[in-house]
Amino acid sequence: MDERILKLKTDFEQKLAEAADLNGLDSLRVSYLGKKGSITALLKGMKELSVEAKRAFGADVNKLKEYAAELIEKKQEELKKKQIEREIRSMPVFDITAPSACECGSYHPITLVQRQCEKIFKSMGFTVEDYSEVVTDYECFESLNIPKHHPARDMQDTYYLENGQLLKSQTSAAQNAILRKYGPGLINNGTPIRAIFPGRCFRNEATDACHENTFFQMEGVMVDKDISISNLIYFMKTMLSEVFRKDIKVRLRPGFFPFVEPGFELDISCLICGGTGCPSCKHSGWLELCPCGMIHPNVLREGGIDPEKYTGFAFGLGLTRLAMMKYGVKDIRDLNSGSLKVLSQFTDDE
Ligand code: FA5
Repeated sequence: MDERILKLKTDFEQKLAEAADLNGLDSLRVSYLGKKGSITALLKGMKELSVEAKRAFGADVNKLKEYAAELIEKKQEELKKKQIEREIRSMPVFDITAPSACECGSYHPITLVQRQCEKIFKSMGFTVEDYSEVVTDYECFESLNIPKHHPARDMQDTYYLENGQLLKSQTSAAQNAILRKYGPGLINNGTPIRAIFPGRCFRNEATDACHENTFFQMEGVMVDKDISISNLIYFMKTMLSEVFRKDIKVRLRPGFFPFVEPGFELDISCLICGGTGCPSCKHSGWLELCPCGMIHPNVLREGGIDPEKYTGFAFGLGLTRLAMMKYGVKDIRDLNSGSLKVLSQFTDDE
């Protein structure tokens, strides 16, 4: 092998042994194997050699190149391993059995009230369903008897994605899927549909003490033969008396939603001001909490259920407002504030 190649090889091996970290190793790689590196430079000096000598010299240089690249890669692995070991050694030691020095976290008041409602409805035979936050126009509006350009859409402006989907403005957006999921059981085995589906809703609207652009609702549906408004009122009353565990004033008044007929607004007397009027209830003394009604025949039909044979009720409980009333939070925006000072005060009263 040519003297120059042998010398370069020895030099390289010595420097490689000295490389103590990844940065040093990288500089070494550049200085030997880079475009202007010493091994590459050897090839440039081949011009004066005969064709045969060129072939032999070139082959030896290439061998050296491969040899150097292989050693560098090996060394790189070693150094990486050593670096990780060093980092592990320098990490603080945790005693996982030591008592915690930090305060325990707490559940968000909306989570608390949601869990409580789930427990109540589960005890009455309802299943709890999860549903996507991104839905189609069909799910959120059309399947609910709200065709395109229907004025009812004005009440629920939301955020649209470029692909035409939207952030759901109401948990009712899951109604069609739930009817389709449990409809066959109802039709074939006579098992009533009883489901609740809590979820986050989004509306492009101005915020105030009782309105947020992001809030939680909990939808509920029950479908069977002979379901009537009395069933609806029974379930609403049971839910409210279990959540508040004290007498609260409620009122039921007619309300329009294209997906129910008849439809109602269920309001509760504001528990912040005792019904005298304050910013939390827009000075009316009442808070709209849980609109509801008998599912419109078109919605049942769209969900694959024969409205001539079956009837059902649906409700859309405002969970965020329920948390406000239950825990005496005057301004709904505090619930989304992320402030631990506000949010860590609440506990489950189960
Ligand atoms: C609806 O969203 C209907 N989908 C409810 C429904 C379901 C009716 C099934 C009939 C049958 P509404 O827009 O009124 O209706 O909202 C329902 C509840 O969500 C309100 O009563 C209120 O408690 C809560 N809510 C509505 N908008 C907001 C908001 N911006 N901030 C906080 N809570 C809100």
